[in-house]
Amino acid sequence: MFGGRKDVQKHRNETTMATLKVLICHTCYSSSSRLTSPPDISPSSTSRTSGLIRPPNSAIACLLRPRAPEPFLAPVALARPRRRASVSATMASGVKEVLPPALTSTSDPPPIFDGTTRLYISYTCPFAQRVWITRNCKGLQDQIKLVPIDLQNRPAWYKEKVYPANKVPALEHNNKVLGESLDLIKYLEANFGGPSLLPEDPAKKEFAEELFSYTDTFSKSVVSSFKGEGDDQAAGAFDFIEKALSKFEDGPFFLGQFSLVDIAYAPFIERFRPYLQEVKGIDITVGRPKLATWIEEMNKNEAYAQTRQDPKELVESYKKRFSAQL
Ligand SMILES: N[C@@H](CCC(=O)N[C@@H](CS)C(=O)NCC(=O)O)C(=O)O
Repeated sequence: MFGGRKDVQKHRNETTMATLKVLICHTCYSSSSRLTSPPDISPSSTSRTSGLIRPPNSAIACLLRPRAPEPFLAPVALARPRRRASVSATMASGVKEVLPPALTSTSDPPPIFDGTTRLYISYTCPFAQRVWITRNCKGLQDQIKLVPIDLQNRPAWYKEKVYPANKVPALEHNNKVLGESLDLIKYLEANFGGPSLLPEDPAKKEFAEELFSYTDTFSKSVVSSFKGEGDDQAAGAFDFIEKALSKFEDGPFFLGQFSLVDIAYAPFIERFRPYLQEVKGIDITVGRPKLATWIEEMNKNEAYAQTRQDPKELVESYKKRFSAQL
């Protein structure tokens, strides 16, 4: 049962560094396939490899303008007024960004610290996906260049010159490189324009922090069931989510309206749901109507959809990873 702050504090305390290490391994995928559900509006010269849309010569295509002025730009509204985000606000552009190929050990580094803001991600990393979704939802495609890294064959310069922790996500901004996905989504919220993704209401703000704190415990609980350690913890984690989604009634999201909290959980639920369905025959939405609605609403968000992976690929990847442990 979801029991409020005390439970969250308890969960927070239980989350050890060792746990975090496990999560790093168990929630990331080696597959690079992407979900291509948003309308494919790339030019005919755009090539596709494994479902990933690649630019022919770093140009991008969009519905509204055939060619963007900068290689990595997606033509979304520039200086949007500060406002609360609704799902419609985050899916309004109708634009699909052409994603650059992941950089490998043989790729040259970008011109680091040249004033460009860069978001280093892996297309398969759920932590990086949080920041990518936030960038998209805030319409910052023009301002933050995506730099995907192939973690399996990563360039040495990434650790040496960009981010000594050698992890994704990392954000290069104002001559600094910052890491940690939850810090980064808050950083984007605090330092960039676009729709506001955190409420002003103090009660909602407080609940947001509780839910951010629970994210690692949530993932650990679900992943433990993948490793054959019993399904109870996972069921408890999803019950926690169901209860959390019931707290505010002014919308279907964790804080009522769409926020960074939804973004923090989405990449993980995106991965856990199809795997549990396929491998264990567990439908996490049965008996959890709020969660069912949340998933439905999240799936309407185009900014998020552009970051999603093919669920079949996700399942296959998790099967390889966890089958030996079941
Ligand atoms: N706590 C970090 C976790 C980031 C993380 O573990 N990323 C993984 C990929 S999903 C990574 O880069 N791992 C380094 C490696 O694979 O060597 C965050 O929230 O940003």
